[in-house]
Amino acid sequence: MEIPRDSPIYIAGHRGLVGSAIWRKLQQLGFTHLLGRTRAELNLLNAAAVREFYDREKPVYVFVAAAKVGGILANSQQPAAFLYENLLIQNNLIHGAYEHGVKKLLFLGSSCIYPKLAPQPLKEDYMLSGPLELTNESYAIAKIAGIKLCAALRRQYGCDFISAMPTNMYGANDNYDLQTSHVLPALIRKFHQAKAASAPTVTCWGSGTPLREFLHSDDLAEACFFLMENYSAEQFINVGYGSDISIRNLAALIQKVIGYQGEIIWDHSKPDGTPRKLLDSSRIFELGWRPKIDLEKGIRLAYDDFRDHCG
Ligand code: GFB
Repeated sequence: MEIPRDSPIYIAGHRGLVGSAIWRKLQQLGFTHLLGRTRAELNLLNAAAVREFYDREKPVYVFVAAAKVGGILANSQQPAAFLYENLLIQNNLIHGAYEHGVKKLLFLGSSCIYPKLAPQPLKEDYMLSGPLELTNESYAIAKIAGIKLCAALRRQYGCDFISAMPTNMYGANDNYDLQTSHVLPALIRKFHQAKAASAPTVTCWGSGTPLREFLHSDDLAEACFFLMENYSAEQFINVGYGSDISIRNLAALIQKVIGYQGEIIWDHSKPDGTPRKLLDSSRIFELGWRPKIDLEKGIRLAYDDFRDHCG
């Protein structure tokens, strides 16, 4: 189904890593009626405010890319905020979309919805087959609730609401705060600063042995648009890169791209998190979407963005 280019489309979270990539993608494709609201303009924790926004703007398509997000430390230190705020934000957006007759909605989850020790690569039907990783249990429970709400609204009322499960993301407009960010932007900042200061060492967290899969946000944005036009089912769908890398090798790659000559020290007092998180993305690959940005090129793009905004 081709989406008319003048359709009102709301991108919740349009200033964030994923939302801003979806916004850029839709602009490139010639969409003329994009709706975005900053946190100051619309408080997504407030159901009445979200309802009023839907009433006034009448979006026909909605991308739910708004969430309270963070890396392993932020997730483990603020479990209440990650659970409560994400449940409120997604309930307001998803149930509000149902109440206002939104034609199609895409909800973005996370690969942390899978059990900590699930077989790899992670197939969609492994969700709820075992205990979650404790460092991000709250975030995962909220995301599972969002997936289930979309599925339930489809089953009970016929809403065309779908969910996509992206793997670990990076790209333009990432969070580079060392306390709350994910590993890839954190290491860009650490190596950049160490190079500038000619520091002899950089400290990375954990053991370096966990394996993670990384997808550039521009690739995810293409996948989201592809799914909005081509996918309609209760079953959520994985969106990954297709291969993973150890944190140790990721650090070496970022070190190379940035050109830092010093030594890496591993801080074992920091958590490793789940040992491996590689999605089985064969369902979306078979439908015809593929990522285009390899990890080294993606790190170079992200580093350019970092230097433009924070460097
Ligand atoms: O990206 P990250 O914070 O989150 O950490 P998760 C991935 C791995 O990188 C962990 C290690 O093993 C970290 O210990 N690491 C090494 C670092 N150095 C650093 C550093 O300087 N900063 C950070 N942040 N990590 C998140 C979840 O899990 O993934 C979220 O907490 C979400 O809920 C997200 O699902 C995609 O991959 O472990």
